Amino acid sequence: MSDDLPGRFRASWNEIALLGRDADSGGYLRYALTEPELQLRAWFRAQAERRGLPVTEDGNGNLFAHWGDPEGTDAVLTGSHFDSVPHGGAYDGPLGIVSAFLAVDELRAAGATEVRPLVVAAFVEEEGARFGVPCLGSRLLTGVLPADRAAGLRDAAGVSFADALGGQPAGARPELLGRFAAFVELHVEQGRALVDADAPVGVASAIWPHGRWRFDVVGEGNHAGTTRMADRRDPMLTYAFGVLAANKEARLRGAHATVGRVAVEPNATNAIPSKVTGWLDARAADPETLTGLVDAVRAKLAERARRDGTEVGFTEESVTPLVAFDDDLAGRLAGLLDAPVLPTGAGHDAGVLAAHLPTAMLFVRNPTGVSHSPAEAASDDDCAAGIRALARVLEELTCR
Ligand code: HGY
Ligand code: MN
Ligand code: MN
Repeated sequence: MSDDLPGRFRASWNEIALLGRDADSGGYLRYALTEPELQLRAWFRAQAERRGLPVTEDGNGNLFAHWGDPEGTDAVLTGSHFDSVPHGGAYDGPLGIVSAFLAVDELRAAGATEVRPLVVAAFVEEEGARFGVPCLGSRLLTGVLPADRAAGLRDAAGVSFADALGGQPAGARPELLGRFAAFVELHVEQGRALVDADAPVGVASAIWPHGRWRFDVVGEGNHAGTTRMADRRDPMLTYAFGVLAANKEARLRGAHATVGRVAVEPNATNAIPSKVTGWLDARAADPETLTGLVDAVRAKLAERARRDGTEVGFTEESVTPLVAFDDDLAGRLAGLLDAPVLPTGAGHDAGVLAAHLPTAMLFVRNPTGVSHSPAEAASDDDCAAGIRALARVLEELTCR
C-alpha cells in the first residue's frame, strides 16, 4: 500500500495536528490526562477500532492496541507517547504512535497476517511535564516506580496522579510485560545526526545517563527598597550562581546541564525572594561524568549559599542510567534498513523497557534538529520513510 504513503501520513497527522496546539506559540500543551491528551487517547481508540484492534489498559494509564490475541505471548510491542513538554513540538511522541498504526496498514496491505501478536502502545506522562517524573507510565508498568509514589505525585494545581488517572495506579504488571518479546519505538530525532549523515532514518545505539535534581534555596524575604545590600540573604543570588556553575561544569566535562524551570516565592518585583527553586537537568555520555557534574554543581551551590547566608536543599527527582540498546538487535536493524546507528541524549520509554526486554529505537530525520520547541520538524517524506522502516522491522520481528 506504499503508494502515496506521505499523503496517508499527512491525512492521519492532520487528524491530531490541532489537538493541544497553542495558537500563539505554535507549540503543544499536551499534558498527561488533560483534555488535549484525553482527545489524543480517544483518537488512539478510534484508530484501533478502525483497524479492528482491541484496546486494553494496564491500570497505569498506558493504552495498548492489539493485532492478535490480547492475551497472546511472544508479542512485539511498538508505540510511544502523546504528552508534550510545555509548548513542545508536534512530533516528539505522537510520531511513534501514528507511524505504528500506519505500519500495521503497510503490513496488512503486503499480505502479512500476524504470526506473533503486534501491540501498539501509548505510554502516559513520558515527559514528566505534569507530574514531574518522566516515563511515569513505563516506570509503573515495569515496577521501576512504586505505585504509591506515583499515586501521590501532584501537578502544579495540586491534582494527584491517582486523581487524574481516576484511581490508584496498578503498578508493576509483570504478567503483561512478560507477554512482550521485544519493543521498538520510532521517534523523531532530537538532534542533527541524521541531517549530517544525509539519512532519513537511524537506529539508536544508546541513551545517555541523565536525571533531574531539584534545588531549593531559602533566604530571607524582605523589602527591595529598604533592605541594605549588606543585610540581604537573597536566594536568587545563590540560584543564579548555581545556574552559571551548572553551565560551566557541564562545558568542562563535555556534558549537558540545563536549568529551564524556576519557581520564586513570593515572585514580586519589589520583594527580595524568600525562596527560589530550580530544577537541574543533567546528562552525560557516561555515568561517572554525570555523577561528577552533579556533585560539582551541588558543591558550588553549597559554597555560594555559605557566602549568601542562604540554605540549599538538593533533591534527586529522577535518574535514568545509561541505556545500551540490545547490540545484536540494533546491528540487525541497521543492516536491514541500511541506516546509521547513533546515540541520543534524550530519554524515552524505550530506555525504561530496555532493562526488561530486547528494545530498539528508530529515529526519523528532523531537519531543524530542534526539539522540545515549536521548531521541531520532520518532512512527510521522511515520516513515510520511517513508517516503511518500522513496517520492515515489525515484519522482521513478527514473522518467523
Ligand atoms: O527529556 C527527555 O529527554 C525526553 O524528551 N523526555
Ligand atoms: Mn521529549
Ligand atoms: Mn519523546
